[in-house]
Amino acid sequence: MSENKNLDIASKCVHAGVGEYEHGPVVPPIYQTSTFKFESAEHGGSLFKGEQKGYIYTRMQNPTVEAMEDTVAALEGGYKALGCASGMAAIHTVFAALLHAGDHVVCSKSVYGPTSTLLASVMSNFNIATTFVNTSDIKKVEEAIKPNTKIIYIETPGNPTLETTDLELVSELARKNNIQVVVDNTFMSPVLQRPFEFGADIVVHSMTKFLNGHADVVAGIIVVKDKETYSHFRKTLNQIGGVIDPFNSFLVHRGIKTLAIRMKKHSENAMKIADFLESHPKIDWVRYPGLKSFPNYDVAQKQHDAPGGMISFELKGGLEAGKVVMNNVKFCQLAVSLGGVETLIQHPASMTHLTMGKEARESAGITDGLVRLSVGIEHVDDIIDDLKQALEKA
Ligand code: LCS
Repeated sequence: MSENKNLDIASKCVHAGVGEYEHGPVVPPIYQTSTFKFESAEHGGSLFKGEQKGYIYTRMQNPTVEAMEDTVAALEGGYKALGCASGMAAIHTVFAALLHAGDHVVCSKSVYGPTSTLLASVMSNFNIATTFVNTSDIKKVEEAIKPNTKIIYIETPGNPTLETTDLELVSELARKNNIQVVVDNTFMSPVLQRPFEFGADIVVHSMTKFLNGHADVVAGIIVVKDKETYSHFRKTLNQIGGVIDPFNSFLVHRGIKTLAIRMKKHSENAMKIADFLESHPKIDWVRYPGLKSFPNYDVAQKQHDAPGGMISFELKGGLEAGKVVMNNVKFCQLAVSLGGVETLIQHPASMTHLTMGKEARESAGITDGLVRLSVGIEHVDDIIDDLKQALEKA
């Protein structure tokens, strides 16, 4: 099924990556095994040499993992994908595969805190330098490019500001300078945004979020466009070892079947909640890609099939008022992570983006009073009623 490029993405969510298996199961079986038997010494040797196709050892490849990977690759319109133990494992594997000591990275300022810290405090130990810029401003991206720049790393919409980058403009600039564009597509999922269509080279996801969608798995994925890159990345991932396991792959694959209807519902709910928040007298500002007031509304309209489930906002009373709301919600849950069926609320400056430090946060537009909402698929009135009563106390 994964070869049928004409299917609608909702049908691909259900059918892509599902192959033929012994006994004809409709769902790929869970091959919960670390290793695979060889028919003979010669057979084992030839599998290792790559002369024959087949499974060897689960860190190298596993049929349950491959079925899930092929699904995500089909949704993104890529060649193949590589399942990883977490979103951070996927991001680290991309850096390890593409960068050498002495290289330089241009990265969006507003990215998930540990991504920023990985570049600034871990990759820097390997003599890899990073310039963080507001990538929604193409001039800033151009100015940041150096002769040794190898990657432009974009998170769009960015976590948690929702800063939206024009992927077409950045990819064009990168191509001229022989630089790879890596896009973290976690916030939209391939149902709402497919970065390859706008010229990106590599896509990564935290599958912990919308792709799995049920807040019960930590996982990541890398999607690539060609065989050579895939082979190089597969070898790198095999040496680093941050692979996903078969059971988590099964859960993510099951979650993806409902991705299209979930993204539709997340978007419908979030649009109504963003309108409610924007008209509320206690709210200072709301950022949501579906609002006309959104700073990069035109780019969002071009890149997104719907505005998604993530909202950030600040109360007129700043951090103190925001804390009152977070401490008084009863239906929404105060927790980090995002993209699940349940509505979550959290405070980036003291939680997900704490490790970045205040200066880097402020420069990225992550104010101390910013509150982030991951809108679930519950009935929208229940979410709004809860926010209403919590806002009354602020
Ligand atoms: N990329 C983005 C955009 C993310 O939001 C996250 C996690 C990651 C990568 C890393 O993925 P993980 O290793 O956790 O699977 N974001 C989180 C957040 O905003 N709250 O908790 C985790």
